[in-house]
Amino acid sequence: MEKLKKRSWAEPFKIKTVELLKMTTREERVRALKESGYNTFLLKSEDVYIDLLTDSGTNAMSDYQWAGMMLGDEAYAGSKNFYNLEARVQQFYGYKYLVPTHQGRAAEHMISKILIKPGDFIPGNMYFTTTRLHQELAGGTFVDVIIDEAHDPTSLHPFKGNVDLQKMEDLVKKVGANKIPYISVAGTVNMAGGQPVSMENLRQVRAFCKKHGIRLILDATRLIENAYFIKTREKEFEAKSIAEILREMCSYSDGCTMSGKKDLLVNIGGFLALAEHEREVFEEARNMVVVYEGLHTYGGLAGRDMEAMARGIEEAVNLDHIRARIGQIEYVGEKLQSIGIPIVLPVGGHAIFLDAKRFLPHVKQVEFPAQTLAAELYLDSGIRSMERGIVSAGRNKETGDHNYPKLELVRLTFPRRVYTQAHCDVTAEAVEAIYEKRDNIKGLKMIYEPKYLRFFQARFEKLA
Ligand code: PM9
Repeated sequence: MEKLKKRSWAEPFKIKTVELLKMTTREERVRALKESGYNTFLLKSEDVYIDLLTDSGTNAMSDYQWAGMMLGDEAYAGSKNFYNLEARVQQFYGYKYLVPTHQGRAAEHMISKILIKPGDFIPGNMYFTTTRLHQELAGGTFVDVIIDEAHDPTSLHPFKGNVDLQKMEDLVKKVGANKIPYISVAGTVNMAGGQPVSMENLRQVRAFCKKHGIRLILDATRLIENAYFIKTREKEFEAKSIAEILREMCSYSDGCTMSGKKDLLVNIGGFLALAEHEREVFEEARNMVVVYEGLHTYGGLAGRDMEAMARGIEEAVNLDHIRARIGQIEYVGEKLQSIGIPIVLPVGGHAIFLDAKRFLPHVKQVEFPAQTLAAELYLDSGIRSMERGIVSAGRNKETGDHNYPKLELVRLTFPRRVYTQAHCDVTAEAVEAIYEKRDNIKGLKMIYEPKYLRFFQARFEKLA
């Protein structure tokens, strides 16, 4: 008998409650897709089989977190769950000050309003949709300072999320450091394919910022997943714990915005956190949060939500969890690569990104190849994904023309602790089926475009 040599890993949890999935017929999906204007954001979730739209707020909570939900202290002021969350943020992220928010964009709103003056420039390691919009609404202009490799889906650079210091230097020369209130550095850069930033790069960016008096604000949304890449790809950190790496990353910043709906294994929640030396910014944010979110000890969250997030932090830094989390994405990535599907490489932390430009080379960018591919995937199998290309990139605020991103991607985003390996196999097979008939796929025409963050609500029609 042949010996099994490979030692597999498995999910570090077992399943206690299940949510039944609904299967649909092709006719039902054709109708649902037409009704949703070929936009997967407008589909009803009951019409979706495997939901890979996002990893945001779609996590499965543990029994430890659910038990915490029962310990919600729903007092209007001074909830004990706030203090639990504050203690965890201090312990694991190292920031002294915490302002809870209902989700990440509320923290982005506040930091943008507080730090940006009209005419300022805010560099970042690639744009994120909500982050950039809040910077623009505050009168600022986003400047992309990520390394060039990030815009190349075939580059195998291990840290495609890195900041290009030459681009920072050029920006300082051009506009002056006094016009740059802060640089926003994201962990596992979402729009680049979930690509990490290295600790070495963070240290260099910190030194550069110190020299020029520029703040460094982290987008910590998926920083724990970034820490795993540092552990596995940067020799100096191979023996360090995820928690130690996370603390060190944060130590190079002045604060962070956070969408807890990703790394922190909850369905809602976020925060703005600030380092000890940022007392004034904290005071301003703590005052501002009562205008937009709620009192500073709940910030738009129920006490139970804060408890679930506090407990989520503890679980998220566990190595077994994070290895399985990223291992699942790698599993799908290897499968797709083995059958020749063009994807962004190296595989990132939270999703597989299909390269729609290479998948559908005959569909012009103005005919929305990624939007088209996401629609086709739904049609084939009821799997929901998300466009991350020209639709997400929006319009140039000066010229009004589309922004034309180099990356035209479809994101298959894996919620944490939700889908099994069999769901992964079904997904890979569906992608393969579409790839086989790709030549017959036609693009889309946009027939409705909202003013802000158009990808959420835009509507399309099939081109004849
Ligand atoms: N990200 C995602 O699906 C949810 C909505 S799509 C706009 O990837 C980063 C890096 C994010 C992010 C949300 C936010 C905003 C900030 N930074 O959704 O407001 O990926 O909690 O966070 C989404 P909230």
